[in-house]
Amino acid sequence: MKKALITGITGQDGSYLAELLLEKGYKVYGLKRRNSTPNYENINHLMDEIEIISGDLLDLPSLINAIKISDPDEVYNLGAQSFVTSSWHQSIYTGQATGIGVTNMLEAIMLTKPETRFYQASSSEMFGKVLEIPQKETTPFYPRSPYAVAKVYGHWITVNYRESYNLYACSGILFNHESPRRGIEFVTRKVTDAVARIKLGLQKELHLGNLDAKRDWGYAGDYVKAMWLMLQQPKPDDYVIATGKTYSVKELVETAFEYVGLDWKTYVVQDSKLIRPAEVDLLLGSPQKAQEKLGWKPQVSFEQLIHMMIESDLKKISATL
Ligand code: NAP
Ligand code: F7E
Repeated sequence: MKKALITGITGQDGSYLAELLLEKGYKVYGLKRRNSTPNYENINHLMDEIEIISGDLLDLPSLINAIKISDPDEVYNLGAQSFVTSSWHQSIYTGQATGIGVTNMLEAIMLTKPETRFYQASSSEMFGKVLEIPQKETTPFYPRSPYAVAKVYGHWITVNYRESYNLYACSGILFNHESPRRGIEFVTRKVTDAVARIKLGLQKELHLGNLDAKRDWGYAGDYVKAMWLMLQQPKPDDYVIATGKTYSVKELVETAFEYVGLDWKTYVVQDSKLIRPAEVDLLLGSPQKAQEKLGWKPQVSFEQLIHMMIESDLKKISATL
């Protein structure tokens, strides 16, 4: 039986990846830091099947301990301070958790079980003020937030440990991916939650920032399959994971309101407080290498994704009424 350790198991991707690995017959361990209010919402349904190990990406001994307990064949490093806006408010912490945390995990592997295969959750945010359209594995980075700068560090330290120590380490440069388990602060979920509340008569307005920003949005359930595929190849490498289509925040809003038969212009208020100090205007990824080398293709379209999220939010909110 293969064993995997997932950091960030309580997050959106951690929960989908745990489901996928369990389906494939893995023994799954999840690293979980202590929170004053426990947040097991995404993994409650898996708690009988997975083993939780206490630890924090900032605490090297806890990572060494996690490797010793889990004795993993594969480590998926999904833990991070992942919200771009918060990275301006907590820039040092973001650098530590999202950047240095990667080195901590790599060191824990080097010190304890260097034959472990390692996956790093890199991000399309590294392309920032894009230098090429579409963005691919060879496109230079131009990060536009403390989060993105930390991810660039995490990306290169992963490449560096692969080249320095011959570690089997891969970096997946994933474009935005969403689901009903997406954190409420991210724009897709903020919109689908608000649309459901407005439809149910519980909310009147939706405040948003930049409506012109464009993103390449896919479904998290599809993207975790690419993470697993990367660690099954004969040689470690880095891959862009994207749909190859881009939509503006305005198109997202139109799609979402239209689904419930409402006109978005009646409800959306543009709020300057939600504009970022530096914006990433356009992300559009090329999944060509992932298609050719991993045989990976996204299955869920943008419209299907937004409809799935609205249905889930309508159900969740209705259940509380
Ligand atoms: P998420 O829902 O925000 O989950 C982040 C996870 O990291 C949570 O489980 C969180 O635990 C954990 N974490 C935070 N700080 C930690 C620390 N110091 N030590 C240990 N764990 C810590 O993020 P996601 O959307 O699933 O994304 C997964 C990873 O992919 C992240 O690294 C993210 O930056 C990256 N990424 C995401 C996307 C995307 O579109 N979703 C795209 C590219 C890359 P708590 O529950 O304790 O907070
Ligand atoms: O913003 C605009 C905002 O916060 C998307 C993370 O998973 O994906 C995510 O980062 C766009 C931006 O995601 C609001 O200005 C307008 O242009 O949903 P988001 P993100 O910043 O792209 C990448 C790939 C990651 O790696 C990150 O971890 O939407 N926008 N109005 C808004 N965004 C938010 N959150 N809230 C608004 O009200």
